[in-house]
Amino acid sequence: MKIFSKDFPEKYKNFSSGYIIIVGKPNAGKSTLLNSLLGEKISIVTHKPQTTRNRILGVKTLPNAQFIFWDTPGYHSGKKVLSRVMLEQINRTLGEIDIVLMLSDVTRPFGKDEEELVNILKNTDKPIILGMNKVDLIRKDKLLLLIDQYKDILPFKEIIPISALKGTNFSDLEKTLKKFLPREPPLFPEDYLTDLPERFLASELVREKIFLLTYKEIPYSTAVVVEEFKEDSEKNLIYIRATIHVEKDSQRKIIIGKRGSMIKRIGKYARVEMEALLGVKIYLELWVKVTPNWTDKKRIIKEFGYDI
Ligand SMILES: Nc1nc2c(ncn2[C@@H]2O[C@H](COP(=O)(O)OP(=O)(O)OP(=O)(O)O)[C@@H](O)[C@H]2O)c(=O)[nH]1
Ligand SMILES: [Mg+2]
Repeated sequence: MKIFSKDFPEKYKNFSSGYIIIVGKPNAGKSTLLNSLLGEKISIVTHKPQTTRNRILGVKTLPNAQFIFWDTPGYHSGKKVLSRVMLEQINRTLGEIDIVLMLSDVTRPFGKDEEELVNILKNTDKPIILGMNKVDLIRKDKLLLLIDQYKDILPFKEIIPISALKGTNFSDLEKTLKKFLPREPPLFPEDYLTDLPERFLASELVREKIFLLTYKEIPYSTAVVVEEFKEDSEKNLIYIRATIHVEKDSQRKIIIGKRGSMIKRIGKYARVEMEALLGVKIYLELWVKVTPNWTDKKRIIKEFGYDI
């Protein structure tokens, strides 16, 4: 999309702009990086792998560059339809970008998932930059050895050690990204952050709290759908009704908890964050419903709002 290409304004003479996909194995810190770069939390983050399920757009504009990031689900080779849908999103996005930013995790070096991702990236002709993430957790001598191990697996344009959590080396990263972006005026308005609707952000915050508060297969069997999102401007509040879908009745009982204790905690934590994000009071109502095997049914996955 080159909306300004006809009359390239003088003030954008040195401006670079374009799309950057952030890819990497689950838990590498992709969503943390997106949020940190933007200075806003638009993508949910947990310590568990496979948190992100949809590609998430985030735009950062500097005085002479605009980075249009796609955060993506962690690359993994699951058998479920939901896993395949997540992979398709990565593949589709790879066709639409200018730069690949691959993120590795220095605390969990090269493994099978990463190997498969590398095989996919071998087919791209786009510049690939490697961000070696979580350097706050590793000694410098170990990091140098790791960089040595990574440097030949793909023709990386640059390898940049970073800490997504602490912001380490972000200026190097941004300088490098700018270098490989096309000379283009900004594609989005300067203060544009994301195209995500508020209802999606709300459902993701509920899902994040479920990831943080429940164990084993529960987070992976859960989807959250916002059924109603009503603004009451007189009372200055938003009423949100959401359904948490699980696959089995035993999971439903765990999500509800003893006398509703678990669902109350999920609701409370999610509501507090929604209020901070949207800047108004939120009235959040949560329901739990069993939708058997939804993670294996394409039609339902789509119905739940996943981008397929
Ligand atoms: N110490 C440290 N922790 C980090 C850093 N970046 C991310 N993390 C942690 O790593 C975990 C995973 O982070 P996410 O941002 O959810 O990772 P992701 O790559 O988006 O994961 P998926 O969406 O599951 O693919 C979280 O607990 C983060 O706090 C970092 O630079 N340093
Ligand atoms: Mg993520």
